[in-house]
Amino acid sequence: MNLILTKTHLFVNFHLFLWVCHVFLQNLHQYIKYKKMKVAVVGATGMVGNVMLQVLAERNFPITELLLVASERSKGKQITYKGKTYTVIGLQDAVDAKPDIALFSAGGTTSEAWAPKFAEVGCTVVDNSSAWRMDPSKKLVVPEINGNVLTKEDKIIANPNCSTIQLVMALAPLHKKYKMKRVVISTYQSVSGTGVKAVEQLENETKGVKGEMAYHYPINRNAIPHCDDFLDNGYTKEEMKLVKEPKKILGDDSFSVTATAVRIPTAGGHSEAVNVQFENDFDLGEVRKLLAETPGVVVQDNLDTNTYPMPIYAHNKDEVFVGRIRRDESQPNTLNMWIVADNLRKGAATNTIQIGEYLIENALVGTEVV
Ligand code: NAP
Ligand code: 2RA
Repeated sequence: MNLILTKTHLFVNFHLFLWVCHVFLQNLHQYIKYKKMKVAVVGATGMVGNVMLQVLAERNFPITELLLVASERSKGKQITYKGKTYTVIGLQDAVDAKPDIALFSAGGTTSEAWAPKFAEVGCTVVDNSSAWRMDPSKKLVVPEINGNVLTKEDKIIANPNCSTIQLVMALAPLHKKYKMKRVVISTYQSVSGTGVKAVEQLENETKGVKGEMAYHYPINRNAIPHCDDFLDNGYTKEEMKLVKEPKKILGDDSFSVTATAVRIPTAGGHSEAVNVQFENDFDLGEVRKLLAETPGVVVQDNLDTNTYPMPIYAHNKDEVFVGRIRRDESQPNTLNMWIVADNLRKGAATNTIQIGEYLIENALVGTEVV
């Protein structure tokens, strides 16, 4: 009897020990003490910058000194972070302060001009713009998928486009299992993806107030098939981001992609209708299971209860929601699904900060003292 009890105790204690180790490793970045982790948020006054500060605080990112950076227009503005007030500074002052990490969300032109200057003083830049994404010398990272490509030498790291991140989060586990052949994407993108000016345009139009226009047309009660600029091939830049970025993140250009990106009058959260043809056949139950087991992905798919993802319910969440999972009956090995995520969180701020956490957890940045 005693022997059985001892064996049971040993078994329980061993599993308890494993669980404590697991929790400790998951939160390692919170326990490690850093001599310094000077963090600059570039574009702190913008839509993404604002959410970035919210997410940094929520996740208790290990900041020992915070620099809030924006354009000359915002210099001197006051922003509160974790109850402390900070004065917004300019880019040169931030470079002179030599931060360890700079989280950029200030547009492509600012990134092109300034990310290298931050990198030159030893700072690691994680950039939200499209400036570096397709540069072969820069990594394009969704930590859950390809965080392992990062090294200490990567001084400018690109965060993928918002509509790409939610797409690849759902595609990656399916590609691994069934091998994608062709992907057809139609997006339904919120105005927050364009920035502050577009959110104001929608607000003004709903109130019937005249104001500055972010789009060529009214967005309220409309759907505009035009996200970002048009290119010579007739596609928009947003559509071509969806074509090119998944291949770089998944490290595989053997599949083909085509996309149509549409702006709709939702305040936050991008939605995507995605049709994927695989090399190999799949079982729908197994597809749901694979997605449900993917960290960061939540399956919402129950027709009996009208359960499917919607942008208002994805708001302020970090997960990518997948539903309407069904077979495309028009051709073999083909799946339809509906993918929704908060474009300002997993599509931008959260993914950027997860990259920062990955760098810290793997000692790829800063000076670590445990
Ligand atoms: P936003 O609301 O217009 O904010 C832009 C930010 O950049 C502001 O803080 C602005 O500062 C700053 N900025 C502009 N010009 C600058 C300059 N010359 N020097 C320094 N700072 C400057 O735009 P957003 O939506 O946050 O987007 C920011 C970036 O993130 C863009 O590259 C965008 O493509 C990317 N992104 C956005 C989303 C999204 O869903 N919105 C998702 C992924 C990536 P001031 O306030 O001083 O002008
Ligand atoms: C959008 N691609 O237009 C932008 C956000 N990065 O939604």
